[in-house]
Amino acid sequence: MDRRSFNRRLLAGGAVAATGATSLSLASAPTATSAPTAAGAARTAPAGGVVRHMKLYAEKLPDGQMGYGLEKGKASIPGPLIELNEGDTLHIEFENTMDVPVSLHAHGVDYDIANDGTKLSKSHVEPGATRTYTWRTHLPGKRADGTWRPGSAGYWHYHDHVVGTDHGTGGIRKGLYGPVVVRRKGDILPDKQFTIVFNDMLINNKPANASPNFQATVGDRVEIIMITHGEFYHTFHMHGHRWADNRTGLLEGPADVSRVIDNKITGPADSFGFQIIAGENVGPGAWMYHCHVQSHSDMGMAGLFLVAKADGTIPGYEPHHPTGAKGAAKKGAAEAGGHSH
Ligand SMILES: [Cu+2]
Repeated sequence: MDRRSFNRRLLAGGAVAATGATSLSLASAPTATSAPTAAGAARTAPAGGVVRHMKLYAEKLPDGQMGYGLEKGKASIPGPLIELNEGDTLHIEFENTMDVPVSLHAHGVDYDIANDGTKLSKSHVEPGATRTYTWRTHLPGKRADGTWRPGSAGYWHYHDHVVGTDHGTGGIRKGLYGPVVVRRKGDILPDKQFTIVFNDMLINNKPANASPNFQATVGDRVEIIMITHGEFYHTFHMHGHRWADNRTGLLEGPADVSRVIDNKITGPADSFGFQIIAGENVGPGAWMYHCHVQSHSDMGMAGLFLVAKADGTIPGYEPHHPTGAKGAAKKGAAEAGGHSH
């Protein structure tokens, strides 16, 4: 492999602990990173089966919103990215630092009724209290009756189910949501990950004129995790980049019949994800991503996927260009929703 990709692999293994980034990249711990099979080959996910532990806090943010965080005072919207491999079990010690009850309810993973994160099942957390939620995942396989049982792998998410109403409507509106990725052994691992949440008419709860921008370098393998919340349907569109409409967002070969798309309809509590090679076939630039419901994009549901050249410059991009799609490159990868490895 070349020096650059080698350095990137080192970063991929070590940056979480070093930076305290808002990402629990469980799958990317140094010991979990499989060796590349050839120069330049993509890294792949290892087998699961590991029992993991993490701490998670629910907090009120200074601006009145609410968020989940890995440390006190570090909550973000969206919350931390939680990554698992099929077969893993995760115990989450969850502390409510707020003055209202809150919970943690997951999509996609396995949890028993005592870990549902609802008031109905008395699995919420009172102000100042702590409890442990347990999520499990499983491999695909054949049931005794011969039918196929799907594995847990997928792009999923978690959210509050208590604040405001028994459905967490107030908590979700204020920012209590985050991404979950469960991988299958052999799944391709990305260089960079960004979470984009369409929540009512906002992206990641940012003001309409300040939707988040995300930055990568040409050639980076970028994973987008896309979640929708709120009252409306949206269509997620990216300029210049396409993906496969399947579990991983990647084609497995020339015989893979998955449809290749650059626009996908999405409604409340939907989630999907995909990987793209930044600038592949199209080069660097300030590529828009936006909701393609026209009135929604006109009202500000639009941001930028900034693809820089290796020297860090973005041709034709003026950070203060008056398109309404604001944004300086400084926001780029450090933006909430960006998960650095
Ligand atoms: Cu929309």
